[in-house]
Amino acid sequence: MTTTAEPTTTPSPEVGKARVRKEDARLITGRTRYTDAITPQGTLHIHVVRSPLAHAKVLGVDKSEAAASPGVIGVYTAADLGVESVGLPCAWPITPDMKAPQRPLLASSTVHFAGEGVAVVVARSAAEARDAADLVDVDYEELEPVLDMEAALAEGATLVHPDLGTNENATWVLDSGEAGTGGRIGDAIAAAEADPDSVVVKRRFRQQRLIPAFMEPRSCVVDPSGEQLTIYAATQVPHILRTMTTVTMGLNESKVRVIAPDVGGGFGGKIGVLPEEMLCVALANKLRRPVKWTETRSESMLAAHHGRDQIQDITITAKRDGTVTGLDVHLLADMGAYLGLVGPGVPILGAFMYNAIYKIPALKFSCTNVFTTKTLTDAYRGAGRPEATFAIERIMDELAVELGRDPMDLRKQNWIPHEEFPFTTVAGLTYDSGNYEQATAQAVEMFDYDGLRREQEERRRNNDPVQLGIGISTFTEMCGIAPSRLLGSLSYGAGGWEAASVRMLATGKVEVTTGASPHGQGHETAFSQIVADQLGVPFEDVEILHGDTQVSPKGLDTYGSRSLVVGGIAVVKAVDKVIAKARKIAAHLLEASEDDLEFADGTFTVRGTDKGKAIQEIAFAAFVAHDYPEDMEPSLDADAVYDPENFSYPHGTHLAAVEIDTETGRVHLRKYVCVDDVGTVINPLIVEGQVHGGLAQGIAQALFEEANYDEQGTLVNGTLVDYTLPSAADLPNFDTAVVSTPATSNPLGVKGVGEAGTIASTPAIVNGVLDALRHLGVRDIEMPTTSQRVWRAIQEAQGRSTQQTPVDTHSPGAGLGSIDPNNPQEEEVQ
Ligand code: MCN
Repeated sequence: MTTTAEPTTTPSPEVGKARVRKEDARLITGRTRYTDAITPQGTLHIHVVRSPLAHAKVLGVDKSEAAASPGVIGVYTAADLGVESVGLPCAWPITPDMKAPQRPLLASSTVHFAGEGVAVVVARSAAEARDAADLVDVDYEELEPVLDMEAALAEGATLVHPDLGTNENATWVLDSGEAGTGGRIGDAIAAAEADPDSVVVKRRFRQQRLIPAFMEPRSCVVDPSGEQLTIYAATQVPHILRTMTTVTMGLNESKVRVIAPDVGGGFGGKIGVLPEEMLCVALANKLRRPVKWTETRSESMLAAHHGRDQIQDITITAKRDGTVTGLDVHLLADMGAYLGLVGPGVPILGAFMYNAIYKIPALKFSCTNVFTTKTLTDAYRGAGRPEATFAIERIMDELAVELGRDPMDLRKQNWIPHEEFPFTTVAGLTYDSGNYEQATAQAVEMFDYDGLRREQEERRRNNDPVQLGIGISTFTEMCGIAPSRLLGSLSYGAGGWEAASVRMLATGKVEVTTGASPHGQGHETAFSQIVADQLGVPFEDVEILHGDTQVSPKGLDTYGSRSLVVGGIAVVKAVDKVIAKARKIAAHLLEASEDDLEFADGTFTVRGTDKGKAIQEIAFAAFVAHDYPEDMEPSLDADAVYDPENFSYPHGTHLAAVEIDTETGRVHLRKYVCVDDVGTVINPLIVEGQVHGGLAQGIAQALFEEANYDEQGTLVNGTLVDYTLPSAADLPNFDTAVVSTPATSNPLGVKGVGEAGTIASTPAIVNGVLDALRHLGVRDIEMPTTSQRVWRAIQEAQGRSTQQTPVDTHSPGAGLGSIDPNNPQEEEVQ
């Protein structure tokens, strides 16, 4: 259920309408082609031979049997292709002295993670390439894997890249005392330690490694026919891929066209520039045939980048009356074996969010990125911000326990009151708008916070085997990854602007191009709604084109919940220019002064008369240019590039009621309520869908998912059978609602939504789990809080043996959402 609070302005006809997504019909009825369905005539297929070992010398590659296999065109190592010195780009050198190993297309002398490519087989069909890949015989000499971040930083540790002389990639620091945005954390801690009326609470949290697990595996087709090299790719970033391909492979950028057809999800996992894509480029150029690569699901889970994987040490200081006085954060972030496109910057995207919605006078954040012999990590939905939100929301609960306070009251005492917006935080960001009181009040009411607290008390009193926990997460985030200057100040290698063009066609229809490249977000629908309102044309008359560097040549693509707040505003700016031009043409046609014209509902009217011209008539006049202002160019269209001045700061209050069977450790998510503030809502249906999808991923981190490596560095749960991705049946109904404090930083008042649910939900669940068990002596449980771990934590807290384990209820289906006929709350569970 979603209820929308009264917006502060009257909604215009299209914006605010829960339109069903116009792209869905083609997506769900097979009227589109994903990359793997594109097979130009004469296409050859590749399969990559991957190392089964995490760390090993490559002594030799025997290709003979594979080369003689049916359908095989060739088997190649990096040396065969002449790409030994080619390295994939990292676009975010976070410090001037950052250590960046060369990330090869194929390993030549050493493999650095299980799944790294060593050779590539080219064959007439994908099946033949795959079969032959099994016949490539690679001779390895095993080296010691590097798996633990702290051990990797210790003196004498095995080095992942010996030439770098260290396993440390870089250390990055944000210090409010140094920056002048707040006090010095050392002073805050010293003062708290010396003051009997203050407390210092320290905790270590673990952000386990996650696998993005998008629906459509990664795929690309490189077609060398014609004058341009055409790359079809299941990517989130066609524009970035184009530039990076040309830089990496030494090509002329104008000779490369990238097309991202419909893309089946990404969640950050398709933000990279891939070795396999570059291999296809090299092979297409070499063989002068189209070359295709599509990964299997297992390859995807093993070799596509992973997310999270951090150790967080966090210290909070506060007065005994609850006033927070300082926050000190140190992270270790596992980069894996190489650097992804933005991998080193992911923790930095979180750095500014540890202070969250709170007024904290002193902040220090530092992060050390570490190389290990695991799959590399990079952006995964939220990228840095879920980790930050988890740590601050968990430690706010721990502080509440320390002070004997209700965790909600403690948050209220410390948050930024809405009257104080715009508010510059201790991290140096200026939050433009927000109303934490409003979102929280609505969430508390929907949740029945007081009623559930009473029930919790009762269950504790009765020693009920099923205990109830209430988890709170009052989050904010910075998204709309943009302001180019700000990104530059963080050493990011690209800008943050977005481009759009709006063309009125001869028939009055509208063609819009955007540089944002959706892969499930529904831009075609939401952007059409915006344009329809602004131009006063029917929604159906607007076509949104994207994902092809020839169609929308300028763009910086989709990630960081930026598409609406940056790309959508670029569209608005282009429409503004179209209307400005149309006004001049209308004035000419109506023989009136521009100043006397009013524009409403798609028609220019001479004020005080019934003389008018519809925008479609003006478009036709601009097309034929028969009766036209002399000093104007024919055609009614405009381009715009928009670079915002600030990030977007959505926020919300998420509440979870968690039941725990203390005898089995079974965690049952009984109720989940969230009230999000994403400013003006363009399409409530899309926003609700985004929140739902985000919640599923955030809750899955709390309860189910973890990429597990054994002591040899082998990923042991790299299939969907044992990597416990939840299904809809494993999650409860979500009670979602939105409130709206329009952003003041853009003309639509919009804030991003694409990552909100993921960022907010993980701490809500874990806080709930611990809230249910703390009175039994349980202090912390690492994520995912599976039934096994919960049961063990209870046993250990109670001083009991953990030798006899209960039935393993690790799998999602076993833990959540199962129907219990005796449970009176069942209707809410589903
Ligand atoms: N929207 C709206 N009103 C608002 C905010 C957004 O109607 N106030 C709409 C937008 O117009 C857009 C959608 O909601 O159609 C998401 O908008 P936005 O918040 O701008 O996020 P992006 O489009 O930039 O999407 C990126 C974001 C990220 S970072 C990840 S990761 C993610 C996500 O979106 N991956 C997704 N959502 C996903 N959804 C799907 N189906 N698949 C993914 O891989």
